[in-house]
Amino acid sequence: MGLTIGIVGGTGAVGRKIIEVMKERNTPIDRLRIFASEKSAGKRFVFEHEEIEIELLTESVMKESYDYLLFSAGGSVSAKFAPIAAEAGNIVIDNSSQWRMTEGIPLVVPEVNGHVLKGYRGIIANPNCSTIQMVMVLNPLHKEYRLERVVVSTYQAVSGSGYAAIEELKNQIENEDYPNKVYTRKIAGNCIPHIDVFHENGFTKEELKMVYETHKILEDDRMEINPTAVRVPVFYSHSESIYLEFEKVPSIESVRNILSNTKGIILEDEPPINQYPTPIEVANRDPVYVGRIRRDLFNPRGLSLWVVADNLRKGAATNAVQIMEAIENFK
Ligand code: 2RA
Repeated sequence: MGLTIGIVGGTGAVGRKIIEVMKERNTPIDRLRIFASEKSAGKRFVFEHEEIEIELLTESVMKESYDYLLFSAGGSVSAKFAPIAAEAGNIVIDNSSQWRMTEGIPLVVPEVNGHVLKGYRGIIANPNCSTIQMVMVLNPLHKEYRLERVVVSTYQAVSGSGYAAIEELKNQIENEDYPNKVYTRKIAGNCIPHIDVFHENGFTKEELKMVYETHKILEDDRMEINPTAVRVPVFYSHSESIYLEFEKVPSIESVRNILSNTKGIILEDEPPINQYPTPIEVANRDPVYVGRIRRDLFNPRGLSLWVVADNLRKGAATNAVQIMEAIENFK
């Protein structure tokens, strides 16, 4: 028998991507329900040649029974409705940051810590996009060489801010007088070192997510992580330049071997033939791509690499669907 799945926030960039990914991966769906605010409720949506009416999100619909409810409607919606759905016995996979750091709520990248899902019911948090692609790479190397320090700079696509930001970049490319609405500065032709709000310590919330979510997923808060998150004029896929410093001296050859044998990672690292991943090539693909692996010039325990992943896929929708698949596999 197929699954009953509800998508809360099914009309947003991630909600739509979740539906697309489920279709591609042949998720056995018996009934798909889509919930949204008054603005979209009542509109129609075509899924597998059938029209589905988008339903209004209410407390009472969350109390009904689902195999999975996937939330991508922002923190305040998740704060209010996810506990109602979970108390009614449902499994909730939440894409917002609302529950990620709550004790007892698993924060999951299936390839890294999918084991925590065994026997679990309730709210499961999907990590932030920039964290997901980073921990995919950190995890297998940490296991082998123990990571002491990580210095990461992100180059994040505008789709991470939703449809309005995609439109803003498109419009600014065509018309240089188009005003900034989503960002504090013009994004076309620019780089903005500011994602989410600033914290008192000078880091942004996006940067702190990369620190604390990584500690939780890898179950190691000794790892020193120093992030800088930057928005760049790219539509899809986040890139990260990562410097890693280990306790043990890593051999570049074995790092390459470890990464190329890690599920979900693709190594594209042939500098002599200009082979390295870039956001345009990685967009609309599920794996995390790694290139430019090189030893630090001054510290044998340090190495640098370049990581690119589609932020709406592995960074959000695909990871959420993989969480659902991991739970199904435990049954
Ligand atoms: C961004 N990390 O790219 C966010 C989306 N979750 O802005």
